[in-house]
Order: sequence, then C-alpha cells, then structure tokens
Amino acid sequence: MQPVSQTGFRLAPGALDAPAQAVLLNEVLEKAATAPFYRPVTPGGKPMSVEMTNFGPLGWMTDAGGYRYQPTHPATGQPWPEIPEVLLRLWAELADPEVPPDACLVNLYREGAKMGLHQDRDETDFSLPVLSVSLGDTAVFRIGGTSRRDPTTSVRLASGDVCLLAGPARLAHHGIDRIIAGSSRLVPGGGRINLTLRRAGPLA
Ligand code: MD6
Ligand code: FE
Repeated sequence: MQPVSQTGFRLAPGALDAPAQAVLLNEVLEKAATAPFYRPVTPGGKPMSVEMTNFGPLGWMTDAGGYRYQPTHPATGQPWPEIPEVLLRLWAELADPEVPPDACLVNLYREGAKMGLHQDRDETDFSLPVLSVSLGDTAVFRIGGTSRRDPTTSVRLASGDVCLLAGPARLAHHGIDRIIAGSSRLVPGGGRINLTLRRAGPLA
C-alpha cells in the first residue's frame, strides 16, 4: 500500500484482481436485491446523483432529517444485509486487526453521477480509518485537507483499487469529480460501485 502523500491517504492499486472483483460484485448485487439501491435526498431536499444502499449493523443515510447512521433500510424497514466476508478481511489487513467495521456504505454511480467534496464525520470516533473499494468504471477522486480551502489533488480510482483515509487524512475533504463512462465492463448496465467500510459506532 503506497502513501500518495504525507497526509495518511493510502492507495493500494489493484488490491482485488479481476476474479476477486467479479466475485465481490456478484455478492454486492445479490445483497442489493433485498436491500435495493435508492436515491438519497440531502437534508436541503436535493436528490443526489449517486444511488445508495448499505451492509452491516449500521447504514449511513441522508434525508430531510439529516445525515445519520441507522440499522434498517429506509424503504424496506429491514436490517441491512451482512458485510461481505472479503471486505472484513481487507479491513483486518489494511485498516485495523482488532476492531471490526460496523458499516459499509455502497454507492452506485451510473453515467454522469458524482459526489461533492465532503468529510466523513458522522461516526462516533475518528481514530480508525475509512477503507474504500472501487468496482467498475474508473473514478476521478479529489482529495484535499481538513479545511475546505486546502489545496486538492486528483487521483484516479480504478476497479479493484482500495484506498484508505487514515490518520491526519481521516477528516480530509474528498469527493468524486466524475466517472469515466465505459472504462470498465464489470458493472452490468455500466457505471461504478464504491464500498466504504467504517466503524460508525463506539469502538467498544
Ligand atoms: C467514492 N468515496 O469513492 C466516494 N469516503 O465513491 C468516499 O466518499 C470515501 O473513498 C471516505 C473514505 C474513502 C472514500
Ligand atoms: Fe466519503
């Protein structure tokens, strides 16, 4: 895993090979059959261009009530499906061997979807990293610093890449400028799926 800068942003290009990507994608789509992707709405009432679902005990969501983690799918009322085992292993290896993640946000980007610059700060504790796995079309990822005005750099995240926001970068601003449509054939119907693993609740 290579540090991209001194900030704690780390990138493991191709951490998942093509067969592992296909197996994980199938598992994600299977679980998404019972916890369907939906289009979230910002607290300000704007529909996001990204579609979302979650795996694990807690799922991140946004609606008129604000940003939060909750144990059930907003449309089905059912608990989120379990986090895929391969992701738990990646977390233990690259993020933290002791404390498991309790939340996995799944973002689906169809052509034209993007995500504005944000911080991940709805978790109880910021001492553990956030680990991200990319599947499908390449994304143009932008990362800056803890202040919104800090300079940013652009990094491409391709299918199978794993990246980590750790240490000082845990609260760095980041977002997805755009998806390079057609750069991968992995996701049926085209696009990109990103999975972010977090420890959202208290550490113990
Ligand atoms: C995405 N990623 O790659 C959006 N958050 O689609 C994130 O928002 C993100 O990549 C925290 C840590 C790593 C990430
Ligand atoms: Fe994020």
